[in-house]
Amino acid sequence: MARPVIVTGFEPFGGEKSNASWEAVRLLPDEVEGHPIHKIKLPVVFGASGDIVEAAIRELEPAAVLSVGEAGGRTCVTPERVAVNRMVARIPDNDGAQPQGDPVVEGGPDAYLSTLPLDDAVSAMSAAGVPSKVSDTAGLYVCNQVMYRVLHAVRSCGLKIPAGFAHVPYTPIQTVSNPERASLSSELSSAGLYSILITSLA
Ligand code: PCA
Repeated sequence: MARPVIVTGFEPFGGEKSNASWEAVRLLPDEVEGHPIHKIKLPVVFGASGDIVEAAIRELEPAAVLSVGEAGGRTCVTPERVAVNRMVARIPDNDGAQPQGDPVVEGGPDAYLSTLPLDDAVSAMSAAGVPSKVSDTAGLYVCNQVMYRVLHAVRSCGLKIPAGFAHVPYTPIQTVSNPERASLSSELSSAGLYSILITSLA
C-alpha cells in the first residue's frame, strides 16, 4: 500500500457556521494516484492545530502534505509560497488566544518555503477550469502557523516530500447575507485541491 497523503482543513471560526476549507477537503476522494487520503479537521487554535498535524506527520510518514484554510475575500484557490515564524492575531483563536508577534517555533528558521510545485499546480488548476494563483502571504494567523508547523515537522523528520498550504475563498452560502463578498463553490475548490495533489505526486 502506498504511503498516505495528509490533507487538513479547519473547523469554522470568526462567527461563520462552516469553513470553506473543510467543505472542500471533505469532497476529495479517499485516494489519489494510489495513495490513501488521510483527512484531518483541525481546530482554529494556535498550538493545538500544529501539534495535531505534526503528530500525524510523525506517525504516518506521508507521501505529501496539503493543509487548507479559508481566506475570506480571496477570489480563487491560492497555494501559498511561504510560512513565517510569527503569530499575530487580529481576532482571538477559537480558544481565546490572541498572540501579537510570538514565534511559531522558538528558535526556528524565520521562514519556510512551500515544497509544493506551485507554478505547475496553478497550470493544472487552470487546465481543470479552476481559478487560481500563487499567493505570497498566508497571513500571520492560525493558517500560517499550521503551514510553518507542517514544513518544520517534515524537515525535522528528514522527509523529502511535497508539503504546503492553500487558501480557498468563502463558499457561496457564506456570502448570501453579504453578496458583495467573493465566493467559489466547494466543488471547484475541491477540484483545485485535487489538481494540486496530482501535480505534487507526479
Ligand atoms: N483560515 C484562518 C485560520 C483558519 C482558516 O480557515 C487563516 O487564514 O489563518
